[in-house]
Amino acid sequence: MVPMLNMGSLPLANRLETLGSTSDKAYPLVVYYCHNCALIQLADLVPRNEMFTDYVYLTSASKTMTDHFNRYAETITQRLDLTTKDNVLDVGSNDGTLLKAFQRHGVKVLGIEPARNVASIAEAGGVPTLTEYFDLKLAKTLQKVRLVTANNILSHVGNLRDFLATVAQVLRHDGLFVFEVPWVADVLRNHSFDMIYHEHLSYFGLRSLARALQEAGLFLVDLEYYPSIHGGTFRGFASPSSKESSFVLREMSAREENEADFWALKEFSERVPKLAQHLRDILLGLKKEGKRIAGYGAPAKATILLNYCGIGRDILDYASDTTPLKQGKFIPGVGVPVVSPQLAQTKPPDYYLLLAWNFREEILAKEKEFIERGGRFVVPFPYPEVVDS
Ligand code: JHZ
Repeated sequence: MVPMLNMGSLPLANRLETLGSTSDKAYPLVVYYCHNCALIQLADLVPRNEMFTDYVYLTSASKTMTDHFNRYAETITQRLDLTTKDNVLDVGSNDGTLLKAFQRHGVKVLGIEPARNVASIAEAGGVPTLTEYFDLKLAKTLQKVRLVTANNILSHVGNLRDFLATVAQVLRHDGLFVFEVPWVADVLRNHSFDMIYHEHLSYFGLRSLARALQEAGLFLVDLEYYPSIHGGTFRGFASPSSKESSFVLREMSAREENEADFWALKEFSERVPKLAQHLRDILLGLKKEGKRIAGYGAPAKATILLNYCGIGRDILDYASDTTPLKQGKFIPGVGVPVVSPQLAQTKPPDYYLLLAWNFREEILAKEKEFIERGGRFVVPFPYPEVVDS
């Protein structure tokens, strides 16, 4: 493994601070490339309980994701012809958004979610949820299922081999493992270095992923691509019995050639510091003109973007976010306060830095009035720019 991009020591992305509980805790963030398996990854691991016991991200916080998971449940139910006799196991089930959608199709569900606070939201919403990590010990207590889902989970897993072996263990022979992960080719192409944080230990391309699955006896057989989900996501379908790969999978694998390799990562790593400086310069220029700037959204990514670029309270008045769990807290390292959109509306800025850039379409449509009144957005990726549409 060779170190490719050293982002310094940065705070944990989702560890929002409360008044009086600020800490300077920061952890090294260095991206490595493995010449053996082509996996882009972190090597400095933060203990998982520090990151996942209490969580602030809720899947249901955006319409885009709720709609996405509603459609997900519908298409998979049809594809596998799931009935009331079938069980779906969702690993990292968060607030139960996906499982609720499966329940509406009459399918039996079980969520596995280590974050206590988030699991209890799912339970309160009628989604049976085990507050556990998914491992071989837990698998022994579970019955085999037709479908295991895990969305935005594989990147977070410290021991990928164990995790995938556990999936294989609970899956029936005719079952399917369906998962979503951000596609590293998109991260590199869009320069979205804020997707790199301690929670994300692996950055998958198709080659590295297929290899990891195969070691567990699972075969990547099909793929769907969602360019507007988390900046570019693929949904993989892995089977314990079939080895036949679909046309789309073969096409996408060919397309990925050169886009997720050592050289692509090298070019990205060289560009990142320059783009960070450019974004900071744009914002400082606006401040010099006397403009008021605030952040739009307080995603995990924002902690990385703001800390890495050196964008603090001298530049951003606040960040507005729809998630009640985040409001009243502060983005770690930079101390930018997170407020509700209602509060933001009482003191709108001249410019919003679009921290939740992956929802550009949804947000710009929602903020039509702000734009019509002369408000503008600074979009950080793929190149920092000021936009009004
Ligand atoms: P969003 C999440 O990262 C968490 P984050 C996780 N670690 C992961 O792996 C990645 O996804 C892939 C808010 N918002 O989805 C809601 C508004 O305020 O980009 C969210 O707090 N107004 C599992 O945290 C945040 O922005 C809006 O209109 O980077 C977006 O977070 C909308 C649309 C969103 O994920």
